[in-house]
This record gives sequence, C-alpha cells and structure tokens, in this order.
Amino acid sequence: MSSSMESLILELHEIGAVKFGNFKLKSGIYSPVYIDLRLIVSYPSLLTQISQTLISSLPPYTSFDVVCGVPYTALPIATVVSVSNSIPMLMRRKEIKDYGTSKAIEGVFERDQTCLIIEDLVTSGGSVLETAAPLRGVGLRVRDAVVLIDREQGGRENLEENGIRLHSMIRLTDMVRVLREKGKIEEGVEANLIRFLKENRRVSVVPSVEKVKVKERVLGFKERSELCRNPMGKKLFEVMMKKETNLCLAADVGTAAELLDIADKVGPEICMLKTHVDILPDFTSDFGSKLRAIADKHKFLIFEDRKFADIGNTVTMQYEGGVFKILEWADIINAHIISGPGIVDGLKLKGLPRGKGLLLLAEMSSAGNLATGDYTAAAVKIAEAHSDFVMGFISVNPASWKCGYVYPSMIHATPGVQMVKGGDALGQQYNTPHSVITERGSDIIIVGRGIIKAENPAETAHEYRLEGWKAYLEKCAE
Ligand code: S5P
Repeated sequence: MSSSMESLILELHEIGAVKFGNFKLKSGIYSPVYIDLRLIVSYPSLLTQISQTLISSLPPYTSFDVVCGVPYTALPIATVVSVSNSIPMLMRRKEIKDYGTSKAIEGVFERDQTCLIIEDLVTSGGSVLETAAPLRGVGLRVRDAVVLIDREQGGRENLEENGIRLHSMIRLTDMVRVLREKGKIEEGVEANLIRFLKENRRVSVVPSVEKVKVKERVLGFKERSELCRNPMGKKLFEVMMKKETNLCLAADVGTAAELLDIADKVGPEICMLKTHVDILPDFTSDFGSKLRAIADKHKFLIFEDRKFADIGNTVTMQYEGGVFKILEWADIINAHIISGPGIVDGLKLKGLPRGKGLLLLAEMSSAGNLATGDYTAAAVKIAEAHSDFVMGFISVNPASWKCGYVYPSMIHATPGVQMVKGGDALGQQYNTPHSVITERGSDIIIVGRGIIKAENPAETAHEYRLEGWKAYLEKCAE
C-alpha cells in the first residue's frame, strides 16, 4: 500500500469516519466497525484528495463519458471528480415525483454513452445497483463503479453478476491492518473484524428493476432485452427481434389435435403461442413434447394461460404435478396476485431453476373486472421485488398506470385484440393492434378468435403480425 493511501486511512480514522465497537447496520446485522463518510464534506482537502485518488486508481482500460454519484454521500465526491477532471456529471433522483418535469436522471447525456458510478462505501452493492438501474433504463451503459471503501461483503460479486466491475481504493481488511500497524487499534479488534467478515462474507441483494418515466424514452426490444433479468423474458425479446413479430396466438381451439395443427400453420408468424390446456378433451401426456417440437421448428415460446391464483404451496403442486405437468413443457405461465406475493415465491421455486418466466395479471380485458387502481399497483410492486422471475404483465393499458413509470425490462402482453374495436356477448372487450401498442403502451398483442375463427388463420395471423410490428416500429420512431 502506498504511503499516501496509508495517510488517507489514518486521516479517515482521525476525523472519526471509522469507528470500532458494536454497531447495528441497515441490514440488521451487528458489525464491529462503522464507517461514516458523510463527514468528509467538512474537510475540503481530504475530499479533494479522495476524489483525485479515486480517478487515478482506475485501471487504464476503464473509459467513460459521464460520472454519477450514488446519492447522497457520494454526491460531493462525484462533484469534485467532475469539476477537477472536466468530466460531465449526472444526478440520479432518489424519488421521482409525479409532477413537473422531474426525471429519474438529471443532466445532459446521449443514449449509449458510458457512465462511471462513484460510491463512498460498498457492502452488498445494492445501492450501486439502485443507481445503475435508472441509468441503464435511459439507455446509458454502466460497466464500472469506483468506491472509496469496499467492506468485502459480496459487493464485488453481486455487481459482477450485474455486469459492473468494482474498483475499490481501500479494502476494509487493508484499512484495519494499517490502523493496527500504526497502533491505532488493538490486535484483538483486527481479529474480531476478520472473524466478522468470514461469518458475513456475502450480503445478498435483490436487484432493483429499471424504471423510467412513461414519457421519458422509448427503448427498443434490443436494449430492453439487455436489461432483462429473467432468462425467458430475454429470450422472448430475442425471438421478437429475430422474427420481427409481437403477435401471440391464443390457441383456444376445441381439441389438442386442432391446436397442434394451427400451431404448425401459424408458427412462422408468432413470437408466442398461448394455450388453455384444460380445455382440450384429447390431452395426452405427449402433448407437451409434440407442441415443443413445433415451437422449436418455428422458434416461438409456449405460454400456458393457467392463471394460477392459490397460495404458494398449492401452486407449486399445480405447476409441477397433476395430469398436465405444466412445468415440463410451458416456457411461460401467468398468475393472479389475489393471494399475495407468496404465489410468486411458490411458482419461482419450481420455475426459476428451469429458466422459466412468469407474467402477472395486472389488468384484465373483460368489462367490470376488478384488476384496476391499487390492485394493478400491487402487481407492479410484486413484480419489482421478483424481477428475476417475473418477466412482465398481462395488461390492457399500461400507459395509463398511475405509478407513471415504465419498466423497460418488463414485457406487456395484452389480450382483447381484434382488427376492429368491439366486444363479445360475455364481456370481452377488443382494441385494435395499433391502439394497443402505440396508445396503450403494450408490447405484445394476444389474438384468439380474430385469428382462429378466420377463414384462413395463417393468412390472418400474417396480417395481425404486420399490424403489430408496424405499430411497434412507429412507437420506436416517436
Ligand atoms: O384479461 C384477460 C386475460 C387473458 S390471458 N383477458 C383475456 O381475454 N385473456 C385471454 O386471452 C383469454 O383467456 C383468451 O384465451 C384470450 C383472448 O381471446 P379472444 O378470442 O377474445 O381474442
């Protein structure tokens, strides 16, 4: 360790930014060391020294166009870095207000520019991820984060898993060693800390989901797929881009034989085929493998519209067992949130290890349905907390959602779509592909009777596909 780094450590100790004792941390665990870097604003020369060393400690391969500090403690550090190196800075708002022009990210930038995140202290890396999410949400690239002190409790690994390299100036163990060598702390204190770090090696984080204001920016499927944490969501974005289709067929036909037949005919036009397997009188245990062969041939994903709604424990059995064994063959399933977040935990237990994805029913298309307002908002909250498994929503008008955000990594699939606005005799309500994608803010049109009752389903599916994709391109060009 260089002598300037040693003197920096001693100075931090001197001003009381590093304390030893027994402290309760944000995560609830007790730590023998407490680091409070908020004080450095009172020591301008120390702040300057930290800011200069942060930048000069970066390996030469790191390149960036802008810097952004993690609010709040790192904001002054980022400001000094920006001013003294003439690198433009961005600011992330912790709260996005529903009024005025406030945005998640303040400052001037261009999509595809690279942003370096600056942080004072990293434990799990959760705060860095919370700042990376909105930056990535507006199209910026985030590859590196630089931190003054790394507590060595999994931050490096958690960030690595999210595509961010962590560069730390000082590691906690080095800091404590220097303080012991300089006689500032007893040997026992150092041993105590090493034991604590061994026992608390990895503080886990639930990565936060990117959100941007509804009107802020429309990202394309390619950029959105990069933000996606659920592997099936990523795959769906990729299928849509490759095949240039955002059409899902709701294959509500009378028999399994008819379903397999229409799947083969319409397969080239769709990104996803939706089944209601419990309506098929001739269902046999090889249905899944037969449908899978057709899906592989035409490169579409299989979505079983099971609408799970029970408690977590029950849905694990419904998903995996019974006659249908949905887990074996369906790529994607959906669930109501009426029973609370436990349903997602249950389905995730079975589905996530096998790379599956879940759509939450945040809204419904039928007249008088109760999935509105606070209910929809609750679905969004649950999705946010499970962005590793929830890949998106069944929604009808996400552009009108009160929260005022869009989640670029989450896919919206909308049922109740026909070429002409209208409805059926049992409460179904239809909107056109164009209005669903452009005005209502959805990504995928789910079409059933509009295609299966047509004289030539394959030809009609082709027309829906062109309409849906044209609307998507129009939205991107806005
Ligand atoms: O709110 C909803 C949710 C779903 S998944 N409204 C719906 O209509 N669906 C499904 O979409 C429904 O179960 C059916 O399979 C399909 C719509 O079919 P269509 O014939 O009315 O296009």
